[in-house]
Amino acid sequence: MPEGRSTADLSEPKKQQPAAIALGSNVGDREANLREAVERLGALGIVTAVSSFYDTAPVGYLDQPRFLNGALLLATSRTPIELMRELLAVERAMGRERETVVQKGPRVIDLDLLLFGDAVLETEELSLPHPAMAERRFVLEPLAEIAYGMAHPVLGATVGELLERLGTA
Ligand code: PH2
Ligand code: MG
Ligand code: MG
Repeated sequence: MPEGRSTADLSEPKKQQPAAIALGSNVGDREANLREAVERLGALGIVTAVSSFYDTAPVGYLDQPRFLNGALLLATSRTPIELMRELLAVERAMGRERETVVQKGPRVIDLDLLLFGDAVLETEELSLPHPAMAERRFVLEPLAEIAYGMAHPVLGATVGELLERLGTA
């Protein structure tokens, strides 16, 4: 082994993983909010792709304004938990207050970690892949635009296949 190196050399670059992140906003200037979020996420790695933004009807809790939704891919050397905490910090920095009145209600910005490479994780703090992603057109449509062939490590299907499974319903 070369002098001054060891198998645990901390100077070695950490392996980067591709993280798929969903963005949503339905309060204020929705497009400006998504753009600001993309900009801020650039500090957490390399943003390798950003989808178009889609105007979508609210799903789940219906009595709220329409959303603007998008997705991006981030190459990052953060761990999944670190990244998720950073996403929450960006949400807070942009004025998001955790919904006290209505869960799933209106929000300035929502950043959801969908996929992190092929990581599968089930903790109090974070589930990967995101448990609801396969049922949500507002998530799969923008994501398929930039990551059609990306694998869902549990369902054994690609993002594009999951979108096709949703059909026209
Ligand atoms: N997010 C929710 C609940 N419902 N509906 C749309 N169209 N887009 C969203 O991002 C969304 C939603 C909770 O996170
Ligand atoms: Mg969400
Ligand atoms: Mg969220």
